[in-house]
Amino acid sequence: MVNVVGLGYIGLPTALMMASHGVEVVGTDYDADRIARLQRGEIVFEEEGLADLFHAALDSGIRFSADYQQADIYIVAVPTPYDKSSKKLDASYVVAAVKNVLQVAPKGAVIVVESTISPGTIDRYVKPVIREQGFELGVDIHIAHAPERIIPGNMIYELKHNSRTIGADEPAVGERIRTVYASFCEGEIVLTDIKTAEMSKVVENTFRDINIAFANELAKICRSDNMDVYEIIKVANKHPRVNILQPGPGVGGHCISVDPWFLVGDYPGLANIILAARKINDSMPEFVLERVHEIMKENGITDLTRVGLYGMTYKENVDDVRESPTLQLLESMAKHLAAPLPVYDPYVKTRMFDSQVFDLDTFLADVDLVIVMVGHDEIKENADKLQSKIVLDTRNLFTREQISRLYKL
Ligand code: SAJ
Repeated sequence: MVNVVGLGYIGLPTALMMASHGVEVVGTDYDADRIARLQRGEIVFEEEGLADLFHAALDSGIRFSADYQQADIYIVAVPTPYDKSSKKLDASYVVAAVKNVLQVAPKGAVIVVESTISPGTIDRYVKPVIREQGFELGVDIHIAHAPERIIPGNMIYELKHNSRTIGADEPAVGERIRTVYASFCEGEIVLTDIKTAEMSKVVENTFRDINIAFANELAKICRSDNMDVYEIIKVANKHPRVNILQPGPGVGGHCISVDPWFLVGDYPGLANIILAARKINDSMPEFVLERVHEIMKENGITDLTRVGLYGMTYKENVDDVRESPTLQLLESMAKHLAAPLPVYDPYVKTRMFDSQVFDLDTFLADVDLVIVMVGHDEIKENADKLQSKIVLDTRNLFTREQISRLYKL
């Protein structure tokens, strides 16, 4: 039996996928309310295909419990934030989950950490906890690291089709864990050691962060000298070995905007491009704000409250607002403004700001300048409603034919 610990964006789809492919699974979370909702059959976040998968898993007998279970395998998928001052990984959630697991784990159980962790985390934080509790590693308890790679917005497809990495320092444990993931994973499953698995996951997200930073830096250069960054990227990408990503209002989410910091924190003085990329991406909300001031001046708008933010999530077609560029922008504006700007996102149904609006027409009625922050399909489809507005399109969704008073980054 597999006990999946942490039923968030990663743990829940993984638990459902395993259960619907014949693995006996119990899902556990410290959030009793989340467990109660799952037990009632309520899906706890929006994701393409998740509801169907949930039903399939329920039909296959998945159970949810606030209590840790006696299981052969534990899959730990809990948050791994970074400490904002040291930039190092905060392993406290992983350590707490492992401690709880150890209270019930039978002899020979394997603890698989799925959460993204910096290289050496299992050696530095997890193994000592296991030893301190009196367990002999490799005899009483085994450990593996199986970092996930799924992209929000296409999680269910990617869970099934992406290649996976399994890091285990005992080859037989790697093989054992491979068979569990092979129940549903059709991609290649690569076995390696724990530290390589830890590092390769962080490297993958850092690679993307650096590439987005390059696109964002190009946007700033092109803006300063009146060039069209999107056209330039399109032309350059015709080269067979060039593939530049898209500039945007910043990098959000719990992965790409977080993981590179682990390397900056652990390897100070060595992680130089990585640090520069983080700074460029973090500067983008301020850059959007500069563009807003330029556009306001050009159009004679003096009242910032007539400026609205369309989109709050960290990227298109998801309901996740963690570290989102819109929140970063509102945070930096809070220093200058008495009240935050009107803000609307079709995916965000709970109130986070007083100035938040829950209906597009009401939102548009009160603003002259709309800053499009996210590329939701629903926003793309609303070009006609934006036609009469001045629009700063930070995601390159629209053309001048669709919106005449259109501005880009
Ligand atoms: N973004 C841009 N320009 C781009 C691409 C993305 O500005 O060209 C922005 C997005 O709008 C968003 C942020 O970057 O704010 C991150 O979004 P993303 O779609 O690049 O990635 P995530 O954070 O949703 O998921 C990443 C993925 N990692 C990689 O692609 C290397 C995913 O495969 C990982 O599983 C996930 O992190 C994770 O959990 O680590």
